[in-house]
Amino acid sequence: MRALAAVTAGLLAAVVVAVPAGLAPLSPAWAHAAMVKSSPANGAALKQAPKVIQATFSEELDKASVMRLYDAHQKMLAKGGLDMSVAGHRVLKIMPPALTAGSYSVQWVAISSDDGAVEKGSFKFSVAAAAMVPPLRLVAPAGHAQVKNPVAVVIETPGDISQLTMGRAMAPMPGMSGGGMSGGTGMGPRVHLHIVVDGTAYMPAADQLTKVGPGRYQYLLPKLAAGVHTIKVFWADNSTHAPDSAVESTTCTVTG
Ligand SMILES: [Cu+2]
Repeated sequence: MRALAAVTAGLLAAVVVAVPAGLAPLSPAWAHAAMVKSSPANGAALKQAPKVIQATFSEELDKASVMRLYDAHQKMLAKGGLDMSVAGHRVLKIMPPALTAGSYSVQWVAISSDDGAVEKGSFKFSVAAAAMVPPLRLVAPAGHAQVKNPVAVVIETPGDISQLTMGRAMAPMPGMSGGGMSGGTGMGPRVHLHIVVDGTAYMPAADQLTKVGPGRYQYLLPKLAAGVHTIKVFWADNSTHAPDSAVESTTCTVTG
């Protein structure tokens, strides 16, 4: 996607005059603005939807330069332009809306400030479904805490816990293989809460969690042997039971 520069004879003459005599031929000073880098990078597969989209160019751009964000159906979602806050005026910026999982393309029209040469191009990126799961934090037990049975695991999430848990009938699953599980196909949530203690995964149903504060939920573990235990929490994929989010981890000591 290239556009020819509209270089007038007059401008070209001015540039030629500006080149000091005696130097070897240089690359033309009126070279088109080329995209140097972008954020997200071209082809990036993101876990989190980007808060800002930027493209940096090789030379100063005119204010008429534009950049547009499209979804996979070529629907324009947002439009942006020159980021005047960046010195040198080489950055085009879009503040996108909250993006759901999917593929996106960004098309830019860069107009050089010195000669009005127009250059066009595009880059694309995708947002993975994992970006759609809400944050999950392991609040308790605190790291290196000394705790007694029954050990209370407290998680914090702004998400709707009833949509983020398995059904009541789901039994604790030994190990992490997930073999033989029916998964959460059909109408169930796409991910579910995993609380993993020393490699044994618990998938509590919503009614097995006690609300203990705003967005905070407690789950009481079965009796643990005295000693050190590692507890992990994450959102697990309903079909694979593998983590579909960051894994929060803590180590505590059960004293009895
Ligand atoms: Cu699971």
